Amino acid sequence: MNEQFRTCPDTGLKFFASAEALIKANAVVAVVFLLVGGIWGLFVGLTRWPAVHLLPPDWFYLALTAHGLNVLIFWIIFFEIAILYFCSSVLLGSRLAAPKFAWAGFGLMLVGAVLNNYIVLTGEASVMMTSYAPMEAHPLFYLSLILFAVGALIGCFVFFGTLVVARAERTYEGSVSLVTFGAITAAIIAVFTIVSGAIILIPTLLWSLGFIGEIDALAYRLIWWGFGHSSQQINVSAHIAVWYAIAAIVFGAKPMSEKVSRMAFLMYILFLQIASAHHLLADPGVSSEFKMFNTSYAMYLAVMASMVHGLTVPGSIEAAQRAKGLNNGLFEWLRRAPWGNPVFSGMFISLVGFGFLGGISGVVMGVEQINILMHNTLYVPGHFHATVVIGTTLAFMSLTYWLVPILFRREIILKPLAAWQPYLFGFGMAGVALFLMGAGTLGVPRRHWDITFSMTGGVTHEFPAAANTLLALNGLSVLLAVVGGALFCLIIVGSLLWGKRLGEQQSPEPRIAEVPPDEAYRGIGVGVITVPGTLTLTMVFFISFAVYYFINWKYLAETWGIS
Ligand code: HEM
Ligand SMILES: [Cu+2]
Repeated sequence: MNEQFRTCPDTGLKFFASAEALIKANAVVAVVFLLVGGIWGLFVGLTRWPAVHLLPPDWFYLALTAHGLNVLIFWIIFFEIAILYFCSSVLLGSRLAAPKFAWAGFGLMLVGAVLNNYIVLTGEASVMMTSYAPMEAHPLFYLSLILFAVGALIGCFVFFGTLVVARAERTYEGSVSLVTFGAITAAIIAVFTIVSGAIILIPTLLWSLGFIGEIDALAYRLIWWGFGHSSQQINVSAHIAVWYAIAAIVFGAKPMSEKVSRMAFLMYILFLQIASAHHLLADPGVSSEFKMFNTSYAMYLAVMASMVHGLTVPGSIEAAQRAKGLNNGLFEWLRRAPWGNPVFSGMFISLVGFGFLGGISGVVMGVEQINILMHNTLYVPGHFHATVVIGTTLAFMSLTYWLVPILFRREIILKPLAAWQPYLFGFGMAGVALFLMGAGTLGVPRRHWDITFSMTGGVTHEFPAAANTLLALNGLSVLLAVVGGALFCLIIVGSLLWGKRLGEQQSPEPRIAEVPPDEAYRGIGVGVITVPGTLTLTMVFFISFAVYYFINWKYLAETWGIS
């Protein structure tokens, strides 16, 4: 009961010893896996650059498998566990429930992740992240993922337990903050996700051991995507919680409407899982009714939730900035935002990139009819690098810049470089996303070692010459993104090792912005509109969306002539 805690001199937050140690351990391990996965990403990108074509085929598929798992599973989920403990123990000022279990979960995750890297490196598990049966990997591959998932599940339960403890011990008043609410959303979806993962991976493990005769390929995909898609929704909920947190930290912004934002989080829980069907749009054996209902109708309810967050987060920032006096014109609030502070710039690039590149391409791809244009092409990784990399990864990076001084009491090193890092990574990745989508639009397949089809024994197909150019441009963007990613790992690990120690006195510069008083909000905006800048951006968004949507139907219409 009387666990040790320290009160952060800069933020007033309470750090209980066990929660603090677990947050640190999970976050540090996460960054290490990001580094490992990023290096594999470099190899993959250089291989897909026709003029470089770095790796031979066996190594390409090995690298692609290792890349996907290390970044999308290990980096993201370790970091999310850190976020869950932060949003429960630290934000609610409560001790962590069952720290021993939390460490056991961490141990399982670590063993799973290391074992997975080992077995992938042996070359006996180059089945890529989705590991579609009947492609078969070494049993240790499935076992390692199951261990990792069980560990993560324990982490979720410790999170829920901590909410219960905080409530029982009355460590906070009223209801939990929106950020914690977002984390709760993420954790609820995580439980569903991990259970789906177990339902599919356990029989697959038994099959690879020879105890089960076969795994139905369609059933595998159906259930696997219950896991694969939902896990992306954990990421989205978590990174949106991070956006809200950063808006509060950097600007003292408060949500425009708590109720609306909470409803939007709730809509994720209600509607996101059914969007899993967008991964089956080209599958035979799944009915059109099923596909269309889940993707072209129900999915939009989840998309709407994301658009609500995409509107209220910048809206709350705009309102707070205006309340502080930056009330001129449409965009003074944005122009005079702290663009040199990576906590803000990373978060804002994450928001815009996620919305414009990830969101628009996702909805377009999620329509059954136009999906066929880009199904299984490079468009797909183009889309999800905008969501999981610009969206989630960059948001987590931004938060890390804030967490290092607060949590580790170390100053960030190489500050001028840190100010550039989100731009290098964000714009590099925007290039990756756009050029991959471009190549995909020309029909270049994803997960393909060689678009000239050498070694296929007679397959001939010529892609438009522009495909080569797009892949070369992608290669250059990969280099830029890798420099940005490596810089992040260097700055963070370097700060932990060599950053100036801050001790327990208050830092000279404030690490959390003051909240403008309610009166300051009176009369802000232009005319009767309080956040005209955000509304303008929203209109630009909708117009881009509509135009791009139309263009794709036009492409589709041109595929088959009628006469
Ligand atoms: C410097 C960073 C990165 C670079 C250069 C990079 C590049 C690439 C490239 C070129 C592909 C291959 C597309 C194909 O041939 O199908 C790929 C696949 C992929 N990337 Fe990345 N990426 C990076 C970071 C990330 C991050 C941070 C994530 C997740 C958070 C991620 C998730 C994935 C996934 C899941 C795949 C698909 C693997 C598969 O098809 O099984 N990437 N990446
Ligand atoms: Cu999905």
